[in-house]
Amino acid sequence: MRVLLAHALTPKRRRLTRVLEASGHSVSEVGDPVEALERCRAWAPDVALIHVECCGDLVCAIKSDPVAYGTAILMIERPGLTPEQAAEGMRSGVQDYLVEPVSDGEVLTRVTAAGRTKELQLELVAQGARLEALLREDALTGLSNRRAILTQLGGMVSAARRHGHPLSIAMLDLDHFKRINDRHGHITGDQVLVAAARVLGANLRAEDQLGRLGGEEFLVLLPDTDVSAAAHVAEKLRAELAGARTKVPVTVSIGLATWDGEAPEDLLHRADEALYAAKSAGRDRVMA
Ligand code: GH3
Ligand code: MG
Ligand code: MG
Ligand code: MG
Repeated sequence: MRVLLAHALTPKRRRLTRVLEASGHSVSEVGDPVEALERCRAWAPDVALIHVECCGDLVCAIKSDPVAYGTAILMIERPGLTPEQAAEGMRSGVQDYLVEPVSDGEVLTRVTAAGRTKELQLELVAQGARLEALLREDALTGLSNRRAILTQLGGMVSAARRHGHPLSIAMLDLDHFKRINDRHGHITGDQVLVAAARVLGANLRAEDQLGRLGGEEFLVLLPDTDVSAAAHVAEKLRAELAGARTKVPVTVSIGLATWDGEAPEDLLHRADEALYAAKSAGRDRVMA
């Protein structure tokens, strides 16, 4: 574990360093709070073992620092620390206290425990982030799922409103997909869906967003894209998919809508109507 040791008294600092290093920890020593914060930022220690006389505003500084905040803080106090003072310190971010005189064994135990707690916290945060990512992801295609792409649509409409930039959307629905499932089986249907998602994604810019609305329906968000540019993109998507060598040939119908100041739901509704018109007109085409 990486341990930062902030202690103003050199002999005591040396002794603690020897004890910690003997147990395999790597230790970095500092003699004042300013240096301590700098070292926390640069070195990201697991644990900061801070003597109260070397503390200053260090706890607050570490806990409010965007880089250093993850470091667990262990405070070495003079005898006479009251439970109230300890509770106050713990509220401000101190993880645990050691009260002088401290034995070597106690230092080791507490440092190890503090480091383990910090590791667990980081694991939980990482796990939370992974879960959040899963909540946004469509399990089959790996694209944004319905919830995520609709959230992105809301954000893009707000941005378009704020900056006065154009925004277009394309709603896509694979043609006669039920037939593909019926003739080739659901597993092949799934493979075609994955392949179609890949073809669509490969033909969009980085700032465009592609999501699966559900079933064989997709939504493409095209920021900074006006009607004619959107028609060009949509026609390219249609042609690429029609020409793609998927396991089973598949075509797509596309409904386009360009934002005209309305709410996201109304924009979606217009794209949906255009899609319906494309289906009625014979499929494998783009309508606005
Ligand atoms: P249209 O050209 O009018 O869109 O015809 P369609 O058959 O594609 O339209 P419809 O909406 O009637 O049927 C969509 C079909 O897509 C129904 C279902 O069998 C299939 N489907 C929906 N989700 C999935 C999926 O996750 N995997 C597979 N393999 N098929 C799916
Ligand atoms: Mg459909
Ligand atoms: Mg349908
Ligand atoms: Mg369909």
